[in-house]
Amino acid sequence: MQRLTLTQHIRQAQLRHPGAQGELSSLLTQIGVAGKVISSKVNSAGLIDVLGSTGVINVQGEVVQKLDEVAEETMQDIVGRSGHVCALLSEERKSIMEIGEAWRGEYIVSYDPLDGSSNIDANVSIGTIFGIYRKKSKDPEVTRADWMRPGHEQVAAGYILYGSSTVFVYAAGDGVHCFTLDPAVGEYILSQENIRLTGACKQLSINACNAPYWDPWVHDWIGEIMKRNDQDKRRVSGRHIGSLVADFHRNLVYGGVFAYPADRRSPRGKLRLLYEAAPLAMIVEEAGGAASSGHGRILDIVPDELHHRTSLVIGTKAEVELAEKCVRDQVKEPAKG
Ligand code: P6P
Repeated sequence: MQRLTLTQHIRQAQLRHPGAQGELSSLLTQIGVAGKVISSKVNSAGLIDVLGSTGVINVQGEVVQKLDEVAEETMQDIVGRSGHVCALLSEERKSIMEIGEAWRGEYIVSYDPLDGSSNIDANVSIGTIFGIYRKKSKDPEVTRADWMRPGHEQVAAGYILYGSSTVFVYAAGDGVHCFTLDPAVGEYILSQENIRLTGACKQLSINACNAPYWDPWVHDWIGEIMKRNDQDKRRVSGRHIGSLVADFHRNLVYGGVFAYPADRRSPRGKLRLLYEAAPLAMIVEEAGGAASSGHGRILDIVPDELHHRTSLVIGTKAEVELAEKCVRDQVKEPAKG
């Protein structure tokens, strides 16, 4: 494997698309720059005054951490001024942010600036998740037709995970690729090319403390997976960090499945479609895995609002399909009592 930089790898991919003008390549590179800035702040969080909360409650009803604000401002400053974006859709903002004429471009970026931020003070891995759409309407304004779209219309998606090292993972139609940031030179270097999630499911990632709120199918699904563990061998182990992007990346690398099903506390699901589920669904499908609400493909869901929430099962294809079967069986034979 060539030790390409992120920019070199993106450019190589661009050359495989003769019509490409390099705009998407440049946008992906700029998102990488934003990741470097956020990484530097996350990795020095204990040393500079960015730990803890701001005391502000965001549109999600969640307490905004200081690093959430730093990540949001960084995405606005760098990606918003990349010259390739006409609108930003952020977990942290109530509505879309239209980009002024001076910096305006043809893409829309939906993002969670810092997913898992409730874990920051405990030094748990957190990350930035993004999805990229090409503007659809000919209307000079950004209309709902430009962003209320199914995830299969994304042209690229990815995340930057701030963990023991900072990694940049993206998919743009040519496979899933991972780059590790070399902090000494400030460059992302290709570390895993064409990641595939086609092997056995070795890890199950779910917040088991939500069990009292689950629909019966979730218990059936977990039961079916746990049956694989017997006296001879433990084939599946539990791993759950409580930071979606970190749980997802571990499952992508080792082979696993993550679920945050809709439940009686979160009837539509907790996780957001546009900047959590849909970008990760594009990545997982390009790696050979699957992502479902339990009722259907995540990438086919059309959001009905900016912060549309969804039930999510994502990872190895067989386990996602098993979840869909358990949902169908529950519909056919509702639980007694
Ligand atoms: P719970 C983090 O706030 C997040 O959005 C995801 O990263 C994570 O998977 C989930 O919420 C954890 O939610 O209800 O298990 O604490």
